Amino acid sequence: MRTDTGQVFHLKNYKPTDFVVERIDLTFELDPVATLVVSRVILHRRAGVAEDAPLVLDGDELTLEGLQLDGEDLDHALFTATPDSLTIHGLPATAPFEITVTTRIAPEANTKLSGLYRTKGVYCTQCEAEGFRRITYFQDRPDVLAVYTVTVIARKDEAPLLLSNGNYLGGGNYDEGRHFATWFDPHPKPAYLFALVAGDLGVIEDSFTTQSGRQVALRIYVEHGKELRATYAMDVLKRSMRWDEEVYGREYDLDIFMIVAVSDFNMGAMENKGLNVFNDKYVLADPETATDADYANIEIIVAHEYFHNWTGNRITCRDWFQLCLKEGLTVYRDHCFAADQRSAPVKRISEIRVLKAHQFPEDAGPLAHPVRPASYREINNFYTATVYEKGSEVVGMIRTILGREAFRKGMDLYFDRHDGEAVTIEDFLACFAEVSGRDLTQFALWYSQAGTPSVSVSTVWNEATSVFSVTMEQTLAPTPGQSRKQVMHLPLAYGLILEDGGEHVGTPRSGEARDGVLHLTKRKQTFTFEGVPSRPVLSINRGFSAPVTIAMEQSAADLAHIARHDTDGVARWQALNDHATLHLVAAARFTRDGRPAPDGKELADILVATAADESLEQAFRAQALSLPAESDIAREIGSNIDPDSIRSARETVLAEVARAGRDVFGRLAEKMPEVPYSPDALSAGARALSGVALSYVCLAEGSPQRAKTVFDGADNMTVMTQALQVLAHQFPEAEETTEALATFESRFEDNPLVMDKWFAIQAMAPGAATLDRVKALMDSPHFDRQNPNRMRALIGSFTSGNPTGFNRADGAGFRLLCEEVLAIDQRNPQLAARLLTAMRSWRALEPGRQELARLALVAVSGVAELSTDVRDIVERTLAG
Ligand code: 0A1
Ligand code: ZN
Repeated sequence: MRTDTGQVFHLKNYKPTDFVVERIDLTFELDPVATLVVSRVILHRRAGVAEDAPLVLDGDELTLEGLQLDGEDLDHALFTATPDSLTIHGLPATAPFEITVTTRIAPEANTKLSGLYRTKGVYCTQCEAEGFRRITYFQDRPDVLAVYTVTVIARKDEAPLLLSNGNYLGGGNYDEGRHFATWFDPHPKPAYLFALVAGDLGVIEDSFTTQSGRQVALRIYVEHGKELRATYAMDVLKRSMRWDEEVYGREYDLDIFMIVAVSDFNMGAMENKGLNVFNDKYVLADPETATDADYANIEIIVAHEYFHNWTGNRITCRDWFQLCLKEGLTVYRDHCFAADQRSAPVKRISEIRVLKAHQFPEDAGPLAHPVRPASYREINNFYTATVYEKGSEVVGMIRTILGREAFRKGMDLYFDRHDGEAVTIEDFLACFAEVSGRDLTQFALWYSQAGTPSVSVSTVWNEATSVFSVTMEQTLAPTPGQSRKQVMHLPLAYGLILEDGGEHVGTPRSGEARDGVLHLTKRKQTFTFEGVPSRPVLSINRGFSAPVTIAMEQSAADLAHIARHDTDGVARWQALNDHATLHLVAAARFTRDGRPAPDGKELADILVATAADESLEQAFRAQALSLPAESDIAREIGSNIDPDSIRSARETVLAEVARAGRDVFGRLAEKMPEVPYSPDALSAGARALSGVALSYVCLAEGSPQRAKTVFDGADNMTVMTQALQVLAHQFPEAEETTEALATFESRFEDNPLVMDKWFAIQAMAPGAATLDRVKALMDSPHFDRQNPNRMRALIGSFTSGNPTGFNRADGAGFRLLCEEVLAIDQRNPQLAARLLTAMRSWRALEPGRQELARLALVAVSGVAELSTDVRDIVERTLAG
């Protein structure tokens, strides 16, 4: 294993390379244990670089087999090769030259799933962020753009299919049953977008005609026999291609676009030019094996990777500090796409939930970092909710500030000006500043300051003068490495809802406001509204226009008023959710202090009324009925957290709601959408509502019977898993549950992706007893520590989706996670490090649990041979 060097990389130290790559020709002779890689690179010395400056190439666990300069073997005195670098001296001062680097690698032994590896007999690559250097010595950084020609040679029986980026140039047969294929990608690209896939796979084919009339072949490769399960992904791909033309004027730019699904993959998917590689979880779907959530994820991820073709590939990042340049922007684009395909408010509600559940805790804990970090030790640890989700929110705020038209103009300018370049956030922002004439200097702090801003809001209503004033003050808590923060620009969408439910129109006399948005740009500011006819209720941060927390004393009655009358659907949900959160936090505090929980009748009534309100979308009602999770309540409480009292308070509230709405829920639970199954948003919304209703009605009835009946009769995976979850979480000891789990297992044991659901549902069953269940499941023949999806399904679901199990008072949950992290660190450090981030909120726990968590972390950090990935996470987690 590459041992940690302790090296830290800093944004401020950026320097262009000394040598410029012009083109690269790669030849692969594939073999599971000894693949030969020959890389011929044409380079020249950059103007102004010293004549004796050597060429330094990156490597990672490589051995050099040969090195030539312009076709001649290079004198050993002129180069030094180590596993992680190749340094060459004596290169021409001005003329271009060609170096030929030969390496030999072992794909089968590559368990890190970075570089060239084999999964189920298929060769595949993963080069982002720094995997290319595990294939050959190269200047492996995103600002080195080159035109690639790739020849892949393999035994025909082992790999009838030979793929790489770009367009197919040709191929043919060799001796001894071998064959070859050559691919040429005319678009200059960084090495992280290189891809190669070779193996024996099935395919579905389609085609797309671009807006300018070009034909593009579309292919999705999957394991033989699974072809039909890729049809939904193909449909999404075509919709994405059309959408990017219609909404951004972006056309696809090669003759072919390919997706390959593999079952061992560290992340969701990868946007390699013309040859996306996907975790098969995000390609394969049919009603019997995939849930509505799976379909929705496939829609988002296929679109996301496709959209990268322009935001990421045609215009890429100058360095890895700029990761949000491609990720935040592309997430923003996939959000807009999904909003256009489905119900926009419901989509936005789920984005807000994800942001609060994953990004807010990151910002509030030891791993907090700016959307554009200023330094890193291991870049793989920065594919985070902050870079992706908060990065997307920042782009959304640019659009809010500029308005739709100017935003589109800014994007057009960005595409025009920077096509084919590797650029920075400053370049991106300059385009918007230029088209709008706005100074975005203060706004740019969103990229450099970590932490979630908090805004305290107070309002005064003067009935005599009809003046309503809103005073807001922003604060931003210190985060690791940033003790003092500057005042930010927070665009807060608002509405003043009058007594009769109507909205007061009119902008404030003081304070900057445009198009329904208050711009808080000072530490403290008052916005004064005149001529307000009745006491208004302030609806602030509508649609979550800024990713901040709002501290405002608002009565339950006012929140209910917003929930009833706000013209914005997202704001109505926000008010309901705030109401529920207030109540749950109070209930958790009371429970903890041994006091009886506060009366939840008001909340129960409003939730039941929402459930029964047929004028509302079903998906919206389902969202409204899904109470804040235990982890949401913990986040609101913030410190000295006792997960058990949170759980028991929440269960009391759930039971109150269930009792109050028993009849309504009973009716809704039986109302399934029409057969046959369709994954569209409307039917999915109907299933979501009947699913949440089922969970309430079972709670009210105190019997697993109804859930078991639904389980037995389910004809699709969504309904089946809803029922299984009710059984396993509400009635863990019931015979019905044991029977359903066994039925599920025997029916789906040959489908690992479905078995992941079986693992996850069991791992998330609340309570201390689940830990032993998780341990037992690790011995299940269906479990495989080597497979990232399986590890995430069992260990990841337990640590992130089971607060009372994972944070068990005796610390056994922490120890289990830390042992598993150490067990896989050598094989797959990226996965190990990612799993370990589940410890990030340990300091918010009550002192006893905190100490046990600390001891578990200290035990990890005491291990001498840690990967850089895990070393980085464990040290930051302990330090922050
Ligand atoms: N760029 C991909 C994410 C990704 C990052 C790293 C990977 O390997 C370690 C793989 C994929 C995306 O945003 O989808
Ligand atoms: Zn991405």
